[in-house]
Amino acid sequence: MNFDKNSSLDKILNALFVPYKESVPEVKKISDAMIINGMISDESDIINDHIAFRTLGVSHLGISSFEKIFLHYGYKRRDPYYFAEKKLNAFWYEPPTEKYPRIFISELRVHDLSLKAQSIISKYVASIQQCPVESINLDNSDEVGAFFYKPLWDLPILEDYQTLLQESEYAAWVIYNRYYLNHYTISIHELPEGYNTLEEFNTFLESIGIILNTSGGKIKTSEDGLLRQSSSVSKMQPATFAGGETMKISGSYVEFAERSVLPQFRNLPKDKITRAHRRDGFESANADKIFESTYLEQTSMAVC
Ligand code: OOG
Ligand code: NI
Repeated sequence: MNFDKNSSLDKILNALFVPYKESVPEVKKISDAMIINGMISDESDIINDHIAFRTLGVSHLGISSFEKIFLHYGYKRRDPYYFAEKKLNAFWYEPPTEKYPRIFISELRVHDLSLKAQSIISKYVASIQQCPVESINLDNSDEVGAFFYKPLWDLPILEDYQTLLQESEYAAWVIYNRYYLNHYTISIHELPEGYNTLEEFNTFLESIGIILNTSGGKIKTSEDGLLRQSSSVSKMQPATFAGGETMKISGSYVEFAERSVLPQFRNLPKDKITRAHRRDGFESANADKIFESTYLEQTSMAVC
């Protein structure tokens, strides 16, 4: 990977983060409180474990379209995940170097939805007749950065949003939010002692008023016990629909991940431990619950 590609990737990640931070108030609230509590001296000290995106599994969109952006920047596609009940597929992507976050990309299995939901989705995406990623110059980081927030289809009308919401909360989220960054993830194991376990960090989060996703318990633990994850629930924020109607809908959220050192590296001195020595990848059962951070059953608990 040459230097230019790396600096372009930095710019792209920054272009994703700036609007995300603006629309998710928890991001600044958490980093400010981390600074006050001496965990970090600056927001840039936070190690971002991974970022996540959602997309629609239809022609010219979906994982096979969206992933092209990150494959271009040296990411490698890794394990697949399948969520039967939520009708989703996903992959995770390994970054070109340890400096960059992993990426989790999921897609809705649109063809498994009811004909009614499929016809609503196709009404919005029918005009997309070629892969939109192919029409951007992937070497131009400004163009790529702008792509994530560029409308690829018309804003939905409220009635369509509500119909989708009843059948698939994920579908409703994507039809409104498109490729907005779904979450970034604070690496808990990188924090100073006293905060570097999820139990301790969650206590801190709740002390500053962050509401955690309780689906499957506040801490979701992988089968091997080495990947533990928590997440905030997304705030319900007013959204304007195509007919001018407004309604509060869920946006993005923040995740927290604790990756333990793999058994074969347990006796390494602490200062020798890098990302390569810790549990990598994701866990289906954890992810299944984390998706619900934007689902009404969780988000309604955050309405004050
Ligand atoms: C992604 C949920 C899964 C993880 O780390 O397993 C996930 C989403 O809500 O789109 O982030
Ligand atoms: Ni995640």
